Amino acid sequence: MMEHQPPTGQPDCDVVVVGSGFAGIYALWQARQRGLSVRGFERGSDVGGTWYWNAYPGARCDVESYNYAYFFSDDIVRDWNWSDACAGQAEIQRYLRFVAERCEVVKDIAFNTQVLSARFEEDTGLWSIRTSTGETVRCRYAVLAIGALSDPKAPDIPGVADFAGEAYFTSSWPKHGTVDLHGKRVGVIGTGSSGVQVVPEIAKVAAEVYVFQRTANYVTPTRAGPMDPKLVAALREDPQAVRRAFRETYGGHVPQGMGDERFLELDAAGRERALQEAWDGNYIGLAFRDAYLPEANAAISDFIRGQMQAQVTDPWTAEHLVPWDHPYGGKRPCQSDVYLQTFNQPHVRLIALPETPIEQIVPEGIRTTAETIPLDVIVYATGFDAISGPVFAIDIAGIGGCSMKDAWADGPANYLGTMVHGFPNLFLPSSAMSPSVLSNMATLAEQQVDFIFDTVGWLDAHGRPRLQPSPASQEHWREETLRFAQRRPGALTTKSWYSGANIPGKARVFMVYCGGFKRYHETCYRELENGFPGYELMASPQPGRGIQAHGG
Ligand code: NA7
Repeated sequence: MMEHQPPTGQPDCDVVVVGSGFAGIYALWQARQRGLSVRGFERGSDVGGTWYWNAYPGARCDVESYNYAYFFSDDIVRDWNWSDACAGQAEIQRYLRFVAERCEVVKDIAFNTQVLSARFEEDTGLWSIRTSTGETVRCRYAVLAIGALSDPKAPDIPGVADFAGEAYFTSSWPKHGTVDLHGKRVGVIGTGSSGVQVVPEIAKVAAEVYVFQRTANYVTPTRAGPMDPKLVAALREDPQAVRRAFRETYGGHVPQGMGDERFLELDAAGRERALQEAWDGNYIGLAFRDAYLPEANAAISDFIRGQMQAQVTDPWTAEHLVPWDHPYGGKRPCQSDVYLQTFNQPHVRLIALPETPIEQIVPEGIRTTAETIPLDVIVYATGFDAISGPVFAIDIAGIGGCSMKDAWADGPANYLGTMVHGFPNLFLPSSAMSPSVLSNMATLAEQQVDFIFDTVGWLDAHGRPRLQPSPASQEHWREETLRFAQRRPGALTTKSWYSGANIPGKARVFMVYCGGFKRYHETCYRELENGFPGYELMASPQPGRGIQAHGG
């Protein structure tokens, strides 16, 4: 254990990276590549981030393995074989371990170590990082690669602690098959992606399954299945061309299918035909080239509702499994080939909470306004305090001791999704106001880490000043984020974790930049190419002089 040293102006290392998911592993590698000394901290016992923690049965990526992977290394693209076009959790976690080993960054990571606080020292210009193992490390640059969905939401239901049976969270599912649900009565609370994926797996073994649904979600088929050798060969031929091409797209990936006609140019029969083709081709969300228009989105939403209902035998259940309250894409849609059909099994029952809300969790099970349902196990698939939650889980203090919680009291504010005014040389990949969860997170991780380390390289080449965005840039970015959210059907009218609406009392700010990956990428690099006009550069501290701020 290292005792905290008095400020000397000397860092323990150049960079600290917190987290070892997609962004963290790549950040460690980038630091090493650039000759920087680096320390990594990870609260889990292995790498993987999201794919380490969410080890529940059925967990699977809904972005195809052709896209949801690193492309920075030709060797990695060529040497790793995905077994499925939408890989499952265990395989993605193995992949991340493979990459971390190949990049030789595992040795840089302290596992089972949570970062508790990060404090900016104004006299030295360093960040002081304190960990759960009592260590304090001082660095010049801090990269919090802590993910957007890594802080589980505490269940806001009375009586949670009273339940006498077993309880599990999908977001921290016990590993190595230690959970045995055979013959048990299981209640699942939550029907987002996690609930939709775990319910069919539980139904395979449990005696009775009760699904407590507050809001129904869109469920369309997955694109899981065997990899296409031709597509794999194409990726391997020139991975760097693929990498560049991803950054030219809206979503940071090349969709496997999309309609080539415009909704507004088709008559009713043409629209119906295009929708059916899109459903059959498994690209219903992109059935039209102008699928983002409200009228096109409404047609897509209605079409999916009809397809969903057709898969469920019982009319009441079918009606209630369909989302009538929000348009497709208003909140994160789910994918499953088996979820809806699971409700056709006699031992699986839907509990529609808007009609019969949960009153309380009691020792023997769950009591709704209509009945008490006896249970042996409760599974919480109740989601996350998304995007700002993981940031608030660390006690972060910037210039003047200002805490991030105060800086973000009215919701996250930053510039280009990575840096916050008042917190110089602190970088937040995968966080608020970036394309994050509305893009391919693997592509985003590489892009943001590249941008961060290109920024670090620029700073090192310019006398190592402290860099922070200007308040005006943050305001501009807030307006940009809102402007693009207004164009996305349902984004501002649907209660979702995109805007903090799933957490009682959380500030309501739409936290995802919907301007598209290409525009985002170009805006980032325009800053760098022009010497950071949207930022403030502060000279390195000198003895007897304060830090002086000036425009970039
Ligand atoms: P989500 O998508 O936030 O889903 C959480 C679910 O839990 C959702 O159906 C919630 O209903 C439900 N929930 C939360 N609290 C309660 C209470 N108190 N009572 C009843 N139901 C509740 O999280 P996931 O883990 O499924 O998915 C997260 C992301 O991972 C996903 O979007 C993909 O990007 C991958 P609500 O909708 O709030 O009415």
